[in-house]
Amino acid sequence: MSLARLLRARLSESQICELREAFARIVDVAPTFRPVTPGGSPMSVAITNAGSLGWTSTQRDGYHYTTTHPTTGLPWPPIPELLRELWREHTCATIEPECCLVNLYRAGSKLGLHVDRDEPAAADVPILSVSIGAPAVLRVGGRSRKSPTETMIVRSGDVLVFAGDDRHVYHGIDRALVSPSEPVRINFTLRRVSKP
Ligand code: MD6
Ligand code: FE
Repeated sequence: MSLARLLRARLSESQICELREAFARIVDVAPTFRPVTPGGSPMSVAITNAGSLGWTSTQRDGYHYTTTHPTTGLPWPPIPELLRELWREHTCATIEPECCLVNLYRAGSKLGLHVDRDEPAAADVPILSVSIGAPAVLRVGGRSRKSPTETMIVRSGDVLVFAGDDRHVYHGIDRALVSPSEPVRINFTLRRVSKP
């Protein structure tokens, strides 16, 4: 992963606070839930979404996008304006993001090595990832599952852009480094899903 794609400490403390408040507003309307993988096990990460489309998974339908929350049946809330601004600045100003996946990590949560490939109609549009709260161990590999991987610590206020060749690399979260003062990690991942 090229370091140019990792924008360290991109957010100020006040922007991090703004995102904590935005998270609280999102979960008010769209509570977090633990999707079930196609294999039948609940993910250890709790998720919710903002935007016109939300990513989810069920054993029956596998990984997919929906316009509504699985239990409330309500549309997902809007993507926070600060995240939209970061998208315009660091990805593409002319294409709107449709999905803001919100991942919530507590002690013991992890996300296995994967490629974001549930957006075939927008596979060339970059992905923007913004993290706040506890740091986490991010594992990044290459375009093949067998490519060697390396780890790096992603901290509160860091922004990652997966663009070009990096859009399709394997990545995952080995663990969140939670502590009594930072008991959770929140990650916002913005994506385009339908053809731009
Ligand atoms: C996370 N992020 O940081 C999980 N995917 O909690 C991702 O899975 C991810 O950070 C695509 C692009 C950037 C990411
Ligand atoms: Fe991902």
